[in-house]
Amino acid sequence: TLKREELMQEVQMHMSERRFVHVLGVEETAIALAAKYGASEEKASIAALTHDYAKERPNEEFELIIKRDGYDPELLKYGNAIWHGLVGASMVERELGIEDEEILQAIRLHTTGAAEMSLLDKIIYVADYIEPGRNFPGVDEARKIALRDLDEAVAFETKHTLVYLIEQEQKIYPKTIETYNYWVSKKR
Ligand code: DGI
Ligand code: FE
Ligand code: FE
Ligand code: FE
Repeated sequence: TLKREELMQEVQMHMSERRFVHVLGVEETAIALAAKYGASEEKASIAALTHDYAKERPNEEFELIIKRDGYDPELLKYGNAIWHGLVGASMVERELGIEDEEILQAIRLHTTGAAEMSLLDKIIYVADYIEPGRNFPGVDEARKIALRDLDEAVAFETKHTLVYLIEQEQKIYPKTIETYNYWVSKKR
């Protein structure tokens, strides 16, 4: 398996400089959250470095894989936003040789979240949202919440992402709604 330096190089070669800076910000944030909440810092680093690995792949490649590998055909109605994590994890596995199922799942869920999420899933989902390069209304509040309660940070992010997507008249992937329904209520 690749060492961190090799992994970084491989990831860097597959994306713009701007996106790579985002990835490094997610890594720094994910390692800090892992230290704070008691997750593996190494897994947090690897998952963060690879979470957007497939983000700049052409739509045609995702469509081919979705058809070839037996993904739900409904996925074809969505786009890169939904594909790059869910389907991108399979590219990370095949091309970078990462076989750790906890890491692959964190990559798969990083955009939509899920009802049940592991500690690592939550860390990557939240780190992606609050890394130092992010700059949108509410990000500072999300950062504060993440320092005191990771579950609350997942809920905050989920709600704000959904509101944003609806304002933009974007199609909502059912998993995103599942995530919202689960995390919106304190009574889970
Ligand atoms: O890849 P990043 O930009 O770092 O962040 P991300 O993977 O969390 O999100 C990518 C985009 O996907 C972001 O603009 C929010 C959007 N998104 C999240 N859930 C849904 C969604 N887009 C659609 N259309 N539907 C969803 O359910
Ligand atoms: Fe992403
Ligand atoms: Fe995200
Ligand atoms: Fe990201």
